[in-house]
Amino acid sequence: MLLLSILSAFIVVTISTANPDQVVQKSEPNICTIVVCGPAQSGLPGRDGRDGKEGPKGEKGNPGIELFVSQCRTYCSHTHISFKNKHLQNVTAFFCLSHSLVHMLGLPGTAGQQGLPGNPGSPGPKGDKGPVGEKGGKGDKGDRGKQLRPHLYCLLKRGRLQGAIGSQGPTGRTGSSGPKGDKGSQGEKGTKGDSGLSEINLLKTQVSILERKLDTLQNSFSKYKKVIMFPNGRIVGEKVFMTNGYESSFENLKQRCFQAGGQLASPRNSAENTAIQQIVALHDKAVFLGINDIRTEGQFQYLNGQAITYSNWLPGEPNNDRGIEDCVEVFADGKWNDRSCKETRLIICEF
Ligand code: MAN
Ligand code: CA
Repeated sequence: MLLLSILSAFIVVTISTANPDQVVQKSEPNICTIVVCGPAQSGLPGRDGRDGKEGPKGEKGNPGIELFVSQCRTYCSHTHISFKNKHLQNVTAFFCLSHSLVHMLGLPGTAGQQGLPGNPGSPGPKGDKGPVGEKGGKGDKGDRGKQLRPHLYCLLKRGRLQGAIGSQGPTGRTGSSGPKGDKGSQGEKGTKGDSGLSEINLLKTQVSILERKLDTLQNSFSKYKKVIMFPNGRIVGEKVFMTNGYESSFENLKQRCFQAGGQLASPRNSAENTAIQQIVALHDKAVFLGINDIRTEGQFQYLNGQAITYSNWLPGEPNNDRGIEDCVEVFADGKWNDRSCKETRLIICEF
């Protein structure tokens, strides 16, 4: 009985790696797809998807199956198409079985379960070396998980057709980040700084130039001082003695000098006294000093009340003639005489 059933089966096998359309064009009219009779049963689960790269590219193929089905109906009138599966689009073997053989072998199963996802990609390579002192870059993205390669498992087992291969698993997870990149290398040594010596030399040159200018100014200033002081003034150290030709009593002379910002000439040494002498000589007029004994007879003092520390009295002076002489006059020889403060004398102020 089995032998008769097998012999009665009309089997056409076409093997091709091309798509179903191509198969149709090259095949004879008796090419069929899997033809079964009776209800379908669940087949075995498909295998886990393998790691692969080529999986996502699905090929169109269903139209070709439809054509095979039509052709199969022509040559296998006692059968009918019981299933179509999109995963059969690349199927390269087609069977046209007799009714009895189908009953004997059993019914083809439904498509198996979808395969498991592919394994995660391997960790990415080590990150690039970072810039100087900076943190290394993140590692490259891991390799994409491999995809399932379609396989055909259409096997006869215990009289039943097993289910088709499971669908392709999803792409594996992205690999983990690569390790941290190495620390950047130290930057290049900076260029040598300018020599400090050149800067000092530059300063020396500038100072030398300023010194020459200062000497010129000092010489000019000394000359102009002499011109300005002649014949009314004299300079002794930091003190300047000057007359404007004004003549009056002691109190008026004192006020005039004070109003000018100075005071009546009060020589503290022979040099200053000589300067006053020269002015007196040039004007040929005696002057009053800023010295008197108005407060206490016989005790001459400066305008600030301090006792005098220097004097140049004529012999026999001060004699307080007639008991009215409390001021001091200077003659052209530089000598001093006590005289009445009400007398009129040339003014000499000191500044
Ligand atoms: C003489 C001297 C002086 C005095 C005057 C006053 O020259 O006695 O001391 O001051 O006369 O005129
Ligand atoms: Ca006198």
